[in-house]
Amino acid sequence: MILKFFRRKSAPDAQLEQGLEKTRRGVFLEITRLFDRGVLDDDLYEELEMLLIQADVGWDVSQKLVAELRRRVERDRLVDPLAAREILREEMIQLLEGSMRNRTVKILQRGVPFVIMVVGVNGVGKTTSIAKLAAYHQGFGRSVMVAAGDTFRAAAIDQLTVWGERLGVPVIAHAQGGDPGAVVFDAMRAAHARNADVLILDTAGRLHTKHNLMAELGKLRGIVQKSVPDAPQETILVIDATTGQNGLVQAKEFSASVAITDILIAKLDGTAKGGIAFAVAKELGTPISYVGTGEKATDLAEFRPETYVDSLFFGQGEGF
Ligand SMILES: Nc1nc2c(ncn2[C@@H]2O[C@H](COP(=O)(O)OP(=O)(O)OP(=O)(O)O)[C@@H](O)[C@H]2O)c(=O)[nH]1
Ligand SMILES: [Mg+2]
Repeated sequence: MILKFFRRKSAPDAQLEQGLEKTRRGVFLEITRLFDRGVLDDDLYEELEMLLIQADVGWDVSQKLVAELRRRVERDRLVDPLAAREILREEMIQLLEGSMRNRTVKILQRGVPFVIMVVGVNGVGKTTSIAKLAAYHQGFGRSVMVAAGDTFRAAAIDQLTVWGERLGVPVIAHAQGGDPGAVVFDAMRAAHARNADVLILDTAGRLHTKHNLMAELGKLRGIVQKSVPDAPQETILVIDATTGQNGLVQAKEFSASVAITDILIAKLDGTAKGGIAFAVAKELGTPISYVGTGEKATDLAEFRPETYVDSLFFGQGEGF
């Protein structure tokens, strides 16, 4: 059994492993078996490419990964499948790290709210992810506030209020149908008045094809910047892992309208399409900072390329 020999190098992250369980069982176990067959031939490369596409790594990116693997195997005249798998691991990590280099350095300053604006298509997991991000920052001892910038649906305001009560986080909200700009304006003022370290802004789900709604995000940004010029320090685009390549299309469209600084891939636990991270990293170059791995406030993992790749190959307690 190959797992005896192929060792895990990064420290395991239980959250991430839970989130990638379906992708690992669905596809990466098959990839492990491929290399376990013992020969590096055309069939292996072909099947590997198919499996990567199945995990939603994307046609283009899968092809590039396999071509690079093949090039290195042939260049170094490798015959050991384990060595080849090690190269695949390296290539996958490198691909993800490419986009991580575009991460902006974020500094939390005392007395200046660190503003996080969360955007994305309807139902991708924005509000739930906000609860997770609130809990994440609370974990560092930061005071957090959230604002219900989604005034479109009454349920959206209630949903955020419930999370706020659960987490002990103040929620700034207006009545349904109100102006999201006014909510953001009030939230900025409240964050200053209460000395909040972090303010997270929820926004209504919007289709990337609706230009007026996309322009509204720019306006909300402007309101934030009147109060803190270099805010929002983080503009997070949430994409739903279960939608696979469609998430990539959304990400491209959103990036064209608003300056996205970070990506959060939600619902990773609900899909075997965990390969979408590779497509996003390669095609967009925007750093993936977080992944959502369930419906609870604690179901959030920081994205680390090495841990991510190792969690695709190894389940809990494996690889040591
Ligand atoms: N399994 C799983 N479910 C999630 C995750 N994140 C969100 N959800 C679920 O996805 C559904 C939609 O989540 P919301 O947070 O309401 O999504 P939204 O983007 O705010 O939706 P709109 O405001 O309507 O645009 C809810 O049932 C969440 O519990 C996740 O990481 N894993
Ligand atoms: Mg919402």
